[in-house]
Amino acid sequence: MERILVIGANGQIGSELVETLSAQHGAENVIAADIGPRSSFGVKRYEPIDVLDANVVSHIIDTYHVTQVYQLAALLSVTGEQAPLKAWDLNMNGLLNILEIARKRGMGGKPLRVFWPSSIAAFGPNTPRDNTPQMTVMDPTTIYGISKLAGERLCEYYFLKFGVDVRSIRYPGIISYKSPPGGGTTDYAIAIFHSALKGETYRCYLGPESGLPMIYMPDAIRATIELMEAPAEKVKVRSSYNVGGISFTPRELAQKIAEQVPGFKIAYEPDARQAIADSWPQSLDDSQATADWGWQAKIGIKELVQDMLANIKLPQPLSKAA
Ligand code: AKB
Repeated sequence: MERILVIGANGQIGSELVETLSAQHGAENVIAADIGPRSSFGVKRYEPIDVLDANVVSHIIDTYHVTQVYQLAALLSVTGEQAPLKAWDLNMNGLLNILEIARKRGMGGKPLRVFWPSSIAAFGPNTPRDNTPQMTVMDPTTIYGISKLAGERLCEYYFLKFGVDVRSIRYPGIISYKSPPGGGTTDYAIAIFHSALKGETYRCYLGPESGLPMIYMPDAIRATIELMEAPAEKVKVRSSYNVGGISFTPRELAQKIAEQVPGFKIAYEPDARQAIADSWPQSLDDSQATADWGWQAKIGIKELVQDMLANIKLPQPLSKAA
């Protein structure tokens, strides 16, 4: 029986991961944790913890007899640029704390499987942008991307040196409707749907031809759990796997939305986020993930657009008292 701790459970991926893991393993076997009060629904066990406090995290892992940890707490590309030292501290020391706990537990015969998210942000301007290979030039230019590249090296180091069973995915932009994303460059691909449903013109902070790899949340959750459930000998990459979903530009996405929402309009007003997007891949070669643990994306742009438009719940205006 697995006991699973999800750190960063109030975030975009964490909240949906907790839901799926609870359905699979039973809600009593999933411990959601985040720095603030609980915001995810359907959680049976919640612990308000700071991943930077290694003693507290270790205590929670011991108390619940945790066998798997998903360490998702991080600052993303845009918020990271606003607070680079904080981003470095959280993104690196959060991961290091978990890897160290896993190393020590392994020595005591209590192995801990670890999941940690990397990102397309680990690539940079000299990386081949189309069908970006698994192994290639990586020269990230944001503090977020630098922390992801360093984190990938740490994951591989802890696996090779100490045998820590750590697994990771380089996520593309993740599109979802349940919880809002938190400060990324790819967030336009969610905000655009909200504008379309409100009948507003979407003012896009990226130019029309800024292609980026994206993935719809159900595929992202499936990839994450499939990797964590794969037999250890099949997980040949211990830095992080390229995992692709779909790739599109703001112009292509707006066109697909306009097919469903007649009259929808987009205006382009690129800002500082454009330079970040320009340094990232446009599409990923994820054939290594397919070969090693059978990864296949299932959801294409048409289905994604229909599902987003059908499920986004806009905040209702406050009704006036009679
Ligand atoms: C971001 O835009 O910062 C994230 C990411 C691609 O890791 N969504």
